[in-house]
Amino acid sequence: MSSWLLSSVLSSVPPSVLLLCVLLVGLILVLRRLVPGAGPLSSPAPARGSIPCLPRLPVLGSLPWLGGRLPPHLLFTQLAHRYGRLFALYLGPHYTVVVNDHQHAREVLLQRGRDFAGRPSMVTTNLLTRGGKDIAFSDYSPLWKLHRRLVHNSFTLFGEGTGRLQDIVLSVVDSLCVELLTGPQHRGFDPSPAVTRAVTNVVCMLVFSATYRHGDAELQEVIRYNDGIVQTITRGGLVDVYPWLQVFPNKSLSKLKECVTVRDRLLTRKLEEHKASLSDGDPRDLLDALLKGQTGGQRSPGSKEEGITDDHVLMTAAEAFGAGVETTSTTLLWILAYLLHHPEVQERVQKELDEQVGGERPVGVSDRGRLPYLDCVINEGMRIRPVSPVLIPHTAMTDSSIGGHPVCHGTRVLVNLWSVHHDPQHWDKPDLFNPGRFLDDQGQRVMPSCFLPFGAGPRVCVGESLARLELFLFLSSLLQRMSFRRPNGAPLPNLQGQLGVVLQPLPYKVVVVPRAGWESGVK
Ligand code: STR
Repeated sequence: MSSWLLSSVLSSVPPSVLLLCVLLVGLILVLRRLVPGAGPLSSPAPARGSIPCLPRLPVLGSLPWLGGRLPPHLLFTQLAHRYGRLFALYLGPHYTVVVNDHQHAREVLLQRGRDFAGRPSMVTTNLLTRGGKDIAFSDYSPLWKLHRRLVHNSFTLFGEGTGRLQDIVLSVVDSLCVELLTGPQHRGFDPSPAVTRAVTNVVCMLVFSATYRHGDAELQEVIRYNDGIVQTITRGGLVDVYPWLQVFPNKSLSKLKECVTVRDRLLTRKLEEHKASLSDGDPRDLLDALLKGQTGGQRSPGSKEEGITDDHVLMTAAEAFGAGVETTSTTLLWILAYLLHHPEVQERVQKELDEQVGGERPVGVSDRGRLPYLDCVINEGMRIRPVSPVLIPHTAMTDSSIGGHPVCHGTRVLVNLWSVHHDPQHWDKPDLFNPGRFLDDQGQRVMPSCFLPFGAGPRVCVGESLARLELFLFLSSLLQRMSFRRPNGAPLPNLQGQLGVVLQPLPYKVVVVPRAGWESGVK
């Protein structure tokens, strides 16, 4: 369970369910005495010499000690003050180690990355991914590695050096700019719908070459089901701790199934269309690249393994979608929110743009090297408000160790990226938005080792370079053409954030002022 799933476990456990749990504790304890060999109550027990652990009750685990007020990343940061930066707890029956500092995070993700590259099986994500036929949530296996390599290679066909992503973003940015510049400027407006629509459009083009006009019915459908998945998955977390809760009617879970069905119907149609029109030439989009790679003969003769099936292709497309839209649009909205708080940062980015690119031509990938400060602004946005403040859970695939403490096979490990990114020992004034911290004395970019916005190691985000490029292209084009301001008399954006499927800013309003020569948004 990722932060979003965790938060729903912590904050929205209905009293009736808690009561039910307590009754079940008794029942299970009785049954365990009566039925010989009735499975272990809790998955792998902590090894001896082990990590400080929160108290726990049978079945409920440490949940009663977690309170219900704080989102997981803040709760864990607080618990780390009490129990130490490496501590453990029981999420229901699951023994879970929580890592809060960058040395241990790097050990789990990088040095012992292979040991901890597993993923737990969860009800909601299994529903979302047809039982783990995706990249993010699927457990580690040779097939997963093959699948991931295929996705990675397919992504490189569209990323840096190909100009494809640049063409797509630049075509979408034009209409985004027009839309923003025609918003109700005197009262201000929420930039979120326009930004999300633009990012969705980019992903649609990348994945299946669909180009949508404003208000297109299919685009609306995509946005609607995606929204449905986001809303319901955030509420469905309890079944991930107690899968047996599935036997009870669960509104969120049924709505999730409904949205997944709509999603799969649309994507299956796209897949069939692509199969029918697949040619020997260059792949047109991600679906083409995956289909070509799928038949690329990875299946070794005589092996029983099924290889990369149509289901895998479908789930990859679906995930590219969910991951590509939620994360990128949220990061953009965080950065805009911080720019309203720090007009001096916005001015410095624009000065850099004016000096290095000017206002006559669009900013392109090749300008990236000349715009270090903009890169720092993007990094600082991802540091101070990581979209995934607790990374997707890892599991130990063998007996291993963290910080010298033994950790058993099957243990779940949560990396609290939030506390890594806000550690006062490594970041000066961690709560201050200061892009300059990513520049050294000579004005060169630096990448501190405690900056891990995409995770690291075998499970590092497969879309990292695509994401960075997209953020760069969106922000550079927007800030070249317009300035973002707070509407007169409106409050500055709230920077606390709310945890949905990712950590999002609360809605806020902006006013957009065109820069010289860009009054109509396009040239
Ligand atoms: C968002 C909603 C959706 O339609 C599909 C997905 C699947 C991939 C998820 C994505 C979600 C939320 C953000 C995730 C992403 C995989 C990696 C990314 C969790 C649930 C992060 O780790 C931030």
